Amino acid sequence: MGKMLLSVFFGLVVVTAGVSTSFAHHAGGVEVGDLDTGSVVGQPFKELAVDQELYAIELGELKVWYPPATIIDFKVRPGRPVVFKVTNKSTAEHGFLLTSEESFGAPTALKAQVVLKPGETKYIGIPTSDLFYSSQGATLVYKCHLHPAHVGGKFLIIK
Ligand SMILES: [Cu+2]
Repeated sequence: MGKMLLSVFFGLVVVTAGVSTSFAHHAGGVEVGDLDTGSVVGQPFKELAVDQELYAIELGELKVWYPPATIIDFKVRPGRPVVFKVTNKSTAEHGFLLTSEESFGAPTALKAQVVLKPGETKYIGIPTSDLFYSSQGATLVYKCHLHPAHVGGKFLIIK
């Protein structure tokens, strides 16, 4: 329970089966939402540039989050929140889990999690402060938490 509360404090957002359940409504924190209604740190997604589009695709038996690497160089980028647009291009349900921790358990870990129906798109907004605080190694990972064999990728931050 203590772990749960800490996670909420750092902006945990869990979205399951398309139903948005936000546990944190404070000023900061990672947010998952739709283009028209979603926002991060008070800035609507539709007014923010998308940093990276990511797609769940199936290549025969292989399930992949594409692209396998996302790199953002903050030396040349303004400090606005990072926005990912995640789309399920396949015919089955897939998850998108972005986290700063390989263990997926640390209470201070940055975490965004969503389940996407076939054809569904969601927006993930990450305040840069959360990003820098949580990713001391400058690498985050994204994967599908529904399928262990579903190939994920890395999100590299150049500070
Ligand atoms: Cu999957």
